[in-house]
Amino acid sequence: MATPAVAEKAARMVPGADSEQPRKRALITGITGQDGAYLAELLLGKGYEVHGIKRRSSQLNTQRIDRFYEEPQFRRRLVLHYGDLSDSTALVRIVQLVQPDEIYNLGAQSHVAVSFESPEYTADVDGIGALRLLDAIRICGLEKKTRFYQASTSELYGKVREVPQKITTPFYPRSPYAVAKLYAYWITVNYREAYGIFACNGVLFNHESPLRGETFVTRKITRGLAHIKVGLQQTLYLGNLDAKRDWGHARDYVEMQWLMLQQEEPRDYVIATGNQYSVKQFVELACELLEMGVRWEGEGVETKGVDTETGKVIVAVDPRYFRPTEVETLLGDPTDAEERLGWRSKTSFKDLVREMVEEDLVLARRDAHSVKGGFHSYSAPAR
Ligand code: NDP
Ligand code: GDR
Repeated sequence: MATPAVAEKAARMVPGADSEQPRKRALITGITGQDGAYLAELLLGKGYEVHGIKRRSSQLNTQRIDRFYEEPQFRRRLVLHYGDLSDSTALVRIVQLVQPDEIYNLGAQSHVAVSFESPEYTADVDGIGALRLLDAIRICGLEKKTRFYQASTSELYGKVREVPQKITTPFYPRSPYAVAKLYAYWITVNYREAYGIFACNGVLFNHESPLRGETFVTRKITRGLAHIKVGLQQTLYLGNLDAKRDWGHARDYVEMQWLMLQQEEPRDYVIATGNQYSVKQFVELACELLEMGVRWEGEGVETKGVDTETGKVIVAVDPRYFRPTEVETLLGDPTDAEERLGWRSKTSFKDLVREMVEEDLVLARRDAHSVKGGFHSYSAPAR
């Protein structure tokens, strides 16, 4: 009979691969979020054993990853642990237990507007959380083994001082979220330099998908307009329609997160498409794909998007969605990632919006069907 060590080694072999090549183990914080779901799928597809940290909640919060349990070849290799980025004892316990080859720190209070309402919590989870994980690597003596990816953000550039933004562009964070992420960025650099940990920052510009949280502007738009299309909602209320972002697809961006940890040397990279659109332009394209026409009337807070066919107001501004300090414009320069890693954002803006609109239309039709059947009533999200 095999000894436990031999049995464990056998269980970690990648089938069909060189028999000396053991399965890699990854630990993902934020596995239940948008990026966590896409990254888990990518790594499971590559043969990894994937461990994820999820938070205890009063309702199910694993919807984005539940489908992996349906796939027999993935099911065995996906393990979830309860934990929280504010709880260092849990993090040390999990890192000690898993002994990961790679850690992807994607967990965060990731909503910029919410960070103005919960600044201390955001600092704790998004800033000190990264430190707790890096220290867990040290406490467990894994500095030479475990590679670390930090989910950094274009929000670091905030009030932009160079266009387009690259890794050398000076930071000017404009929210408690961005300030917390600034700490996480530099503590990642510091642990790389001080302790030789293979630690990298991916400075990712906005990336979206049908799995995007419903309160971020892109998903709020595709979901809201789909609901208007099927008659479940009258008007979509938004904040700053003139904000400009460099929007890519989350599926493309998680590939880059993985690639960064496969290099010989750790480095920080900007990940972006190099193209920029306004919130208004996002609305216009989503309308076009839903075969609805929109005409803008008024200015500033009085701006309204009118349905060209019905004359009804389908988009209006609600100042409650304005932020105390706004990031007006972001545009990334992905040249470094393209040249050094051969990575390129694959999905065009139009294809991204189309995918989101199509999926939200399916969900809206399903909701309309059940509302019509008297199975549930509809209410628009609060934020
Ligand atoms: P999501 O908001 O979709 O996911 C965030 C994840 O973090 C969820 O799994 C959430 O759990 C988890 N989480 C929240 N608080 C804690 C906590 N206290 N302890 C442990 N886990 C926690 O974000 P995205 O997937 O879009 O983003 C992933 C990361 O990348 C985040 O760090 C974000 O700040 C960063 N980022 C995102 C960009 C984007 O455009 N998407 C761009 C640049 C950076 P639960 O499901 O229970 O809420
Ligand atoms: P952002 O994304 O703040 O860039 O952070 P979000 O989609 O929330 O806002 C983008 C821009 O749209 C404007 N906006 C609105 N935003 C929201 N949420 N709701 C509205 O109704 C609305 N109307 C206009 C915002 O003011 C802003 O200018 C995202 C998050 O994923 C972060 O975690 C990540 O770090 C950055 O992207 C890069």
